[in-house]
Amino acid sequence: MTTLIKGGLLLSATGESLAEVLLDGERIVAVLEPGSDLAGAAERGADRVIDASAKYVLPGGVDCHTHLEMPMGDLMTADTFESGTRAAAWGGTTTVIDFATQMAGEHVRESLDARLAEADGQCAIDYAFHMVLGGVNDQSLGEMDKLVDEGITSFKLFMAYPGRLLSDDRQILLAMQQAAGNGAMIMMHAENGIAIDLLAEQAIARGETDPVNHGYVRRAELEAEATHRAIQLARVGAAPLYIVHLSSSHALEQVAWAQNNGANVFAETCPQYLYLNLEDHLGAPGFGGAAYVCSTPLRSKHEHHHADLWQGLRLNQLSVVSTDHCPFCMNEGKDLGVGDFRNIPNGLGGIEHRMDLLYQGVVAGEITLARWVELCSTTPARMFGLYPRKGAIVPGADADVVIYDPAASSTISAETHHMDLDHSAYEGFELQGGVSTVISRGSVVVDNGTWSGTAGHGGYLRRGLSSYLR
Ligand code: DUC
Ligand code: ZN
Ligand code: ZN
Repeated sequence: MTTLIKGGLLLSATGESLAEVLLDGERIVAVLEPGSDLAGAAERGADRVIDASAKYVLPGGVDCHTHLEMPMGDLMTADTFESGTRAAAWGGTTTVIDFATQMAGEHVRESLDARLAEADGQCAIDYAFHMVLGGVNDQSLGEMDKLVDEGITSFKLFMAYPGRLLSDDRQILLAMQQAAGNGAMIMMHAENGIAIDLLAEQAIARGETDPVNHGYVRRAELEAEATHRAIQLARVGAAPLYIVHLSSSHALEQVAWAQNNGANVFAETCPQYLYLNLEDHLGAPGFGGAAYVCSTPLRSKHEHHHADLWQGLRLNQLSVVSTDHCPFCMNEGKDLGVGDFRNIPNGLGGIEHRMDLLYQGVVAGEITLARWVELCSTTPARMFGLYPRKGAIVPGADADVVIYDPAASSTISAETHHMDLDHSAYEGFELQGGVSTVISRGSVVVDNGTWSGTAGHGGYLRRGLSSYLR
């Protein structure tokens, strides 16, 4: 089956053109300049023609940081592989990279195999995994090399959560040395968890139990300190480093400093750190702020975090926008932390709205159309070894295509979103622009408000090494 997408403005990470796109089955087979003989011939011969006039045509989004169907204590994140990938597709994301987690004492291989089995046959769009190493030891270090050969080419470590996931500096350096040898990317949750836990204990002892205290104790200085330490350890270990969910000006300054000094250091931020803040959201009256508890936390509106992060996106100090989609319902989820903010499960849901929320940055003049595509699709694909199969509209790539209508508008609401979540962190946000058609490996999954995707269409992706290795 061949499909011609014509009439739209084709966007890429480097610019825009009026070219047409020809799909054959699951692949893109040609990008045709307007008016060429070939374009006409393609239209006459195509089985299906999609008219994208007055719309943008762009590569499907790649969300490289999600937590679907993830256990946390006795809870599970609210979206399953099925509901989460469906919601992602509704918002123009056609690939997710989620996590498999090895807890201390567990075997990496067994943790990964269990995770692969959970996702198998469930996803509506293509998916891959990073591996969390919660227990760096001789065995897990040895497994790293094998996993890289099998397409798991990035490993997340934690400098937070002592006694659960935290790796100490020795373990971090060991993993980085291993990555230097096998080409893997080290992803870091950079917060000084030992200092944070002390501040949290002291806050509770003073009776400061509300959700907003989550933001007060997870201080930006402690994100910056851990970011700096991770950078220096990566330089010593000679491994590439990717800082996840960067939220503060303070940590951004460390990343910029490292990059200016030639270090192979990258960072992502997430929409919540560009649009939400500590006082209005985490500090919402009553227990309402619990909806906004995530780590790293939302930052104060009285500082310059939002403006600095937007600038970081323009300057490529921040090279990716992911969601860190980690949804917990208020009911039988976040409410575990009534009376003690430390027990509120950490995480925000946003997998559906990443492309739309970042597009508001285009509307506001913060970023260009090309940068929007680069941040949401092309760079995450390159960063994590999926390019050019994902992240670009080029011959040979998977036919993951989004047709986006800049004239559409909508208002985000839990009443209408497709995530399996009883609230929305972005309730009432007015959006300009919106997805009209989404194609996942040649199959139309969303078209003008109608869902035609299926669980199980999404396939598992083995990844190569990062394109950004030096
Ligand atoms: N880190 C994440 O990446 N997601 C959820 C919670 C956390 O600490
Ligand atoms: Zn994290
Ligand atoms: Zn996360």
